[in-house]
Amino acid sequence: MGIDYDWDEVDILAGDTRTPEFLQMNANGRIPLLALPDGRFLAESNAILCYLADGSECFVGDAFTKAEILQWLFFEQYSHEPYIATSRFIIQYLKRPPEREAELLQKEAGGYAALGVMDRQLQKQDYLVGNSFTIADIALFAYTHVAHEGGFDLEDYPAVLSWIDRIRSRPAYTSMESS
Ligand SMILES: N[C@@H](CCC(=O)N[C@@H](CS)C(=O)NCC(=O)O)C(=O)O
Repeated sequence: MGIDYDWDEVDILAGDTRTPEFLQMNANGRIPLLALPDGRFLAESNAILCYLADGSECFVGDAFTKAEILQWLFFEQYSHEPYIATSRFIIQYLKRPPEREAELLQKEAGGYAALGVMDRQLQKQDYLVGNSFTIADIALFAYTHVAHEGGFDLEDYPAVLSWIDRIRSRPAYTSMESS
């Protein structure tokens, strides 16, 4: 969006999001959290995307198109993030403790189901909604492009792999990969 911002690191493993000070900013004790210059705060990654992209070409269209974008944001939260992002958290951040192996196994089917849904949509079009790049792509790119860090192999999802390359080659792309 070309908006200037400062980035504050927050150590969730040290409990930084559960301090009284942080809970004042987000009662749900989680990041990401957007702090606005006027003192307001906004939590939930996809709400933040809607706010920052409002009126831009990444979140524009008639009521149906905007609802289609929201459809993918809700899909990300309910059908993708609970499997792929959480597996990555257990593996990358918690260093795969043996007592969570069963949980990782349980998350496998759900994660691959979500990748299948995305692949079928991306076989039909270059981006998730209406063939142009929107915040639906940003929301789902986030954990999909690092899905391998959560133990998910993208080899059987060629349309997802091409979409990842397409997004990486966009002029405004900035890498956030941890490895
Ligand atoms: N639905 C939220 C999920 C946020 C979330 O789970 N954040 C994790 C890190 S990725 C967190 O802050 N955990 C710290 C904690 O629960 O104390 C979103 O998409 O923003």
